[in-house]
Amino acid sequence: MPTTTYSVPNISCGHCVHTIQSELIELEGVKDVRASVETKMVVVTFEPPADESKIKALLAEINYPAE
Ligand SMILES: [Cu+2]
Repeated sequence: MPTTTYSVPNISCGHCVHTIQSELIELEGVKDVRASVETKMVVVTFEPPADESKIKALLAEINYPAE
């Protein structure tokens, strides 16, 4: 199953981590989401119908755009 790491500079606190994880896990096909304040990275494990463009679009939509 693909795992992709995204750099998300807007992550600034635990609330950001919670928002990102709870929103992304709702995307159909997303199996696991790990966001980190320390690294400002989001690691997403997914299968179809989720794909990289849908994940990036959702991150942008919730104001945590990936670089
Ligand atoms: Cu925050």
